[in-house]
Parts: sequence; structure tokens; C-alpha cells
Amino acid sequence: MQMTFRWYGEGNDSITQDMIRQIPGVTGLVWALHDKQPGEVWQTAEIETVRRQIESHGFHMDVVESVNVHDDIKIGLPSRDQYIENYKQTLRNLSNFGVKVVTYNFMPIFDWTRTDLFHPLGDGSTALYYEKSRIQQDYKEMASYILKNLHGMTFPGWEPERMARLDELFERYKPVTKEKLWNNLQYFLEALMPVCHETGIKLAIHPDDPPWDIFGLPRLLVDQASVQHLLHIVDDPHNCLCLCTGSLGANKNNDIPSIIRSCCSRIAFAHIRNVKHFENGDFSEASHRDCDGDTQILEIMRAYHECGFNGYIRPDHGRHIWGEEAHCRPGYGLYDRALGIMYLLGCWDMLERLSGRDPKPAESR
Ligand SMILES: [Mn+2]
Repeated sequence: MQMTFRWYGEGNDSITQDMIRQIPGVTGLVWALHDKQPGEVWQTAEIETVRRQIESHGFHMDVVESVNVHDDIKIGLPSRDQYIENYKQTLRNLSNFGVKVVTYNFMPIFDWTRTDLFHPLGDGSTALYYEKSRIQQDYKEMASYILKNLHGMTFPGWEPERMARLDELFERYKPVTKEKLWNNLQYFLEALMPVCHETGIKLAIHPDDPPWDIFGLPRLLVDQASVQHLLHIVDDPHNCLCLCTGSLGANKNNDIPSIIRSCCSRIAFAHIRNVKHFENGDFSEASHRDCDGDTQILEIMRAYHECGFNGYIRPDHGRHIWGEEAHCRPGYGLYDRALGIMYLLGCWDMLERLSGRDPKPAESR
């Protein structure tokens, strides 16, 4: 298991590499070129700039999150082939810098969806929150609320240029049934597998968040059966998962330790987050501590340990604590993610000790 931390880049994140260096156990920064539009090629010179920013602080850049997929690929338009060619070129360019895992998602129009980005938890902290009754028909209201609360920062999946064209996007997605979306995902993956073999890059799909259809849009990666389906339709070791316990955990019927055990060798990247459920279908993000939510963090760590997981891992979102909500990205403050790392490493170190091995510090940076 290799602990990483998501970082949005110099000038695009209030958290610096020097701050992250002081969190025990973090060896890599999960990064992206956040000013690229979906479908654009990531150029070598642009990647080189970020490489210097990451490696000069002693981190590796093995994991990219995300290279976003153009809507034409998801919709299945003839123009998808050019965007797939661009995606291939991006993979080749990334592989020249040693990148090993590229995360993406196949959610139509919206990325993760919440109704409150700074919901009070009662102890003075805030967290992302989903109020079921507020996700009905008015997608524009939800999108404008989220855009207003990003403190002027870019957020993948919430590009203002795309959000300004929501009606048009919904119109274009009208013919895309769930079955067609699966076919389009398969087409995309089959086209990319040869380049994955050539470069060694694993493609890691992030599950849909929340894991159910919203605003009439189909969503694919929602439970154990759909995860198995994805791995089956393109049965290749480079077709992998970015298994997010927070996304799948929003459905309380998902038994995540069981999902991990069923496909551990195909999990390239693990996102760990805890979710607390309410009777009416609402859910709140919570601290990583097992008993603060319903996601079974302890059993999840045990499952990863038992299957000898040696992929990348990161705390997914954190709460906003100690006043940082004034300036941090929703879900991506420093403190609670650092606390989450210590909790996850605490679990892992004890599992190692119980297996007769001594936990080892990260190589010096
Ligand atoms: Mn995630």
C-alpha cells in the first residue's frame, strides 16, 4: 500500500507540497493538469512543469486524477474517435514521466453531486452533505450553487464552460440509455487497451457518486454487480478500478469489504472515506474513524490487508476543521485528510504487526 495525497497544483491549491511533506507516510502527490478541457492532449512541456513541482519536493507522480473523458465519447458520437486518439496521446505523454495509474470517470454531465458543501456537523466542523429531497428536477439550481461555493477555484467535472451549456448537454444525452452508456464505455476501453499494454498504464475508473441515477441521467458503477460487469466486459489487467468507499458507501446496501475481496487484484487506486446515513436517504461525509459513519472503515482496511493490496491509496474527502472552510476546496482541506491518513496508517500498521511484520517509515524525502 502506498499512501498518496491529492494536490491541485501550484497556484490552484491553498495546500503546499511543504505542508504535505509533514504528513507521515505520504510518498506521492495525486495530480492533474486542471486547466485542460476534456478531450485536449496533455502536452509534454505542461507535464514537465508539474513534474518539477512534485519531484523537487521528493514526491512521486505515479497517479493522475483525472484525465477527464469528453462528452462525445460518453454519448457515442462519431467525433469520439478523434477524442480517443487524443486520450491515447495523453497516455503516451504521461508514460514518459513514469505515470502508472490514470483515473477517470464515466459519469454523464455531473461529477460528484452534493446539496451542501459546508454542512455543520455539530462539533464546529463542516462536511459535504447530500439532501435527497433537493436533487429533483432543477439541475441548474444545484450546479449554480456548487459553482458559487468553489471559492473561484477550478474543480474537475465542474468546468464553468460546461455548466453554462447544461440544457444543451441534457439534450445531447437524451438518447443515451444505460445500455448505450455501457457500450460507449466498452468502446472507449477497448480502444485504449493497446496503449495501456504499450505504456504499462492502468486505467482506473472512479465509481459514480452518488451511486444512483440523478436528474434522469444513467449512472453505471454503482454496486458489486456493476463493478464485476465492468471488469468482465474488458477483461484485461489494465482495466482497473479506483475504488472509492465514499462513493459506493453512499448506498448503504453496498458491502464494500466484500467488493474489495471480490476484485482486489483489479483495484489500482483506493479512495477511503466514511459516510453517515440518515433514515430519510440523506447522507453526510464523516471523519475516517470507523464509528463516526457507516462505511466499515476497519473492515475495509482489513480486506485490503488480507488481499495483499500494494496499490495506491489516499484519503478521499475530509471534513473542514479548525477554520479552514474559509479558504479550502470543499472536501479538500488539509487537516482532516491528514488525520484520516494517520487513522488509516494506524489501522495498517497494527495489521502489519499482527501479521508479524514491522511497519516501515516512508523512504526519506
Ligand atoms: Mn473518490
